Amino acid sequence: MTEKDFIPVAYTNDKATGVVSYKSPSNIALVKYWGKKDHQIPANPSISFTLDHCATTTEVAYTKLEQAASDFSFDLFFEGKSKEDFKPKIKTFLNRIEGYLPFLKSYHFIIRTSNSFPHSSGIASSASGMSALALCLMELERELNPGMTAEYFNKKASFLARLGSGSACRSIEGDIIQWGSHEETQGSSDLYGIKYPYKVHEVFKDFQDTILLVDKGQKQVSSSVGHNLMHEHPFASQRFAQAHENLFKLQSVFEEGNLSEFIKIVESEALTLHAMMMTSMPYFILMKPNTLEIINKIWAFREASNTHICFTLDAGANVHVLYPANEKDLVIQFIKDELVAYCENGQYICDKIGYGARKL
Ligand code: 2P0
Repeated sequence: MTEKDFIPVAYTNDKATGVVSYKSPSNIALVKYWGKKDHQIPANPSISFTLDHCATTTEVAYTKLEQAASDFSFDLFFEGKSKEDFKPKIKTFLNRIEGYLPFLKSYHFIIRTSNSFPHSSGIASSASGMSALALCLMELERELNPGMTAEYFNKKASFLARLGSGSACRSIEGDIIQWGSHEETQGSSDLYGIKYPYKVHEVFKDFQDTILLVDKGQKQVSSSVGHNLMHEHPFASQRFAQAHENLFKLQSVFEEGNLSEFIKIVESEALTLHAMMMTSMPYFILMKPNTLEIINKIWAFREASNTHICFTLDAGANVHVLYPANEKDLVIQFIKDELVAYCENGQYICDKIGYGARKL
């Protein structure tokens, strides 16, 4: 499919007012997206576990205007309060998607959104937030064009979410989503995420992710700046090639349930992501001392316990602790005994692999 396939032909229905609502999850990348081209095209393919508990709930109430406005008309409430400072990001998003949803200037929207995770927890809300909003707008498009297939709905929701925030295109469905053209993955696309199309071993079906909140402060460098620094990066081409290789290696890992290989790929991807930050110009470090303390503790515990605990990192200091469900009791005890001390205010979130967004 190309971008043109997402430009609608004439709508068959009219809809004056209504309310739509979606709960959309966050996701955690195993092979990381870091670097992009124009129009939110990723420099390399990525793959993620969709999460379950960490999610954004968004409600959009729409009212058709008497005539189309010259600009977007919307009010925004975050956790019940009017949120002016979020509006520019939403406006940029609406501008990017207007060509694909030509009705946007014909309505006034009241957008109410909230997150399941604590505000300023250092958990990125752009993936869950942009995917929830994209889904609500797609639901309105489905009202205008009821013949739309579920497959098209999900693809276009992912396509639109990507234009809001790259990683958001991996938050529409579950449980494992791949985004970005990859020669060895049939159906993969730079334009939207797809459900991972090959065999996945049972062990990955209920994989756990406990998120240790190491630093809840504002990051010094945003992801958009970080992505851009990959343009002149001395190791960019090697890094992009490595992501393709790691995705290919994951295919047999997923099929066989090979956890020791899974650990190697996932931890290497996390450290490579941060190595790219440390070796860009300007360079920066998002890990904190406690991030490293936790990583060392995880390695020591894995060795001593023979469990399959491992870590991954997002663009921040928090640590995602990944492990199979049958090791949950042991790992949670370890987290309480040895890792909580490194979390800000002792905070952590128990999450697990999830199965995608839900209409409310
Ligand atoms: C990922 N991250 O694959 C990578 C790994 C963070 C670390 O995608 O500029 O918010 O909105 O497309 O998706 C974070 O960047 O960036 C991200 P934009 P996004 O999940």
